[in-house]
Amino acid sequence: MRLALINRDGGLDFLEERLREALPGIPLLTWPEDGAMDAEVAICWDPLPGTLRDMRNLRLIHSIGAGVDKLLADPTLPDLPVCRIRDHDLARAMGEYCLWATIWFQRQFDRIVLNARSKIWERFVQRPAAETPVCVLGLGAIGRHVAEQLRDAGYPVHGWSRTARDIPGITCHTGQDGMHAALADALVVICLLPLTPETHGILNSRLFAQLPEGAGLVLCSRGEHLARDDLLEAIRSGHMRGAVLDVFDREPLSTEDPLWEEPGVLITPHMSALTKPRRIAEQIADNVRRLREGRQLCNLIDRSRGY
Ligand code: NDP
Ligand code: OXD
Repeated sequence: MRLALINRDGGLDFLEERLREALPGIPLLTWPEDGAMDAEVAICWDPLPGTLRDMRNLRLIHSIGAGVDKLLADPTLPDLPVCRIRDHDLARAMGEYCLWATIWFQRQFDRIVLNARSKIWERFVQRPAAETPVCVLGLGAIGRHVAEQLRDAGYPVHGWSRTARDIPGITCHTGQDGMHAALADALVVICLLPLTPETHGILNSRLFAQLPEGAGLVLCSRGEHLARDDLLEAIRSGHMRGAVLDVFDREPLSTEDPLWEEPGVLITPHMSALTKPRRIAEQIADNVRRLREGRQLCNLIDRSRGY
């Protein structure tokens, strides 16, 4: 068995040492070095389309992240098992970020920080958590945890997923009508959907129009979920309060990008939740052992659903 780290821009060396520790004696190569294309396991983030198709010994494709959208975007991706990372600490970190971003809007820190730069002393009416409904789009490994963390902090939480969910203390919805109900009174909407053909561009003017005036957007999933011009229009017209954006269709966000300076928009550098390299390596190593021993793989994605 041989493994290969494959990313179009390299940069996966942070995993090397941990993978060698977790799988002693198993050869680990880094694409495009000699021999990498003969590996049986491809450990990837964003491989160049066509690369995995040309790996004739390949048996398993493993994402180093929770999302697999970059892998599935390759139309030549071979019909092999695709696994991803699912990590409680990652979900907890996302919960912290989303709680912070919710408080950012609820307690009006967006205005307070702006005012502080101009030495303006102004106090705003405080809206309690219990009167600040939040909508979480996506109730999977991460979204469900985020919804529960917000519920536990006292926010009324609506969640939206593809199939029906039943989560204590959270009002769960599905379908288009369900989305309307989930958004109708949400003062903060948090996107934690996977990127699929169905969810591409889902954060658009049609969705924003269903929010009450003054709502804020928190985008932690993928940049491609957002119709950016629609967001700018919703903010500039005053319909929406602003947005906290962690992900972008091109990363890093260019220094020239006007979003950096858009009033009401706060940029963070795809850091809402990071997995520890040790945890990634342990999960990949576990699946490599399962593959070798012919056992069921963990955290397999369903290619027909796209996540
Ligand atoms: P999961 O696959 O566990 O959950 C996805 C959720 O989205 C499920 O509840 C699913 O519904 C729902 N969903 C999928 N498609 C639709 C649809 N068409 N309509 C309604 N609901 C839908 O994903 P995770 O929670 O693990 O991760 C979510 C995303 O977060 C990742 O794909 C990744 O893009 C992003 N992410 C970002 C990070 C960052 O640092 N910014 C870090 C980690 C992840 P159902 O429950 O019915 O299946
Ligand atoms: C992931 C991410 O998908 O960090 O894990 O975006």
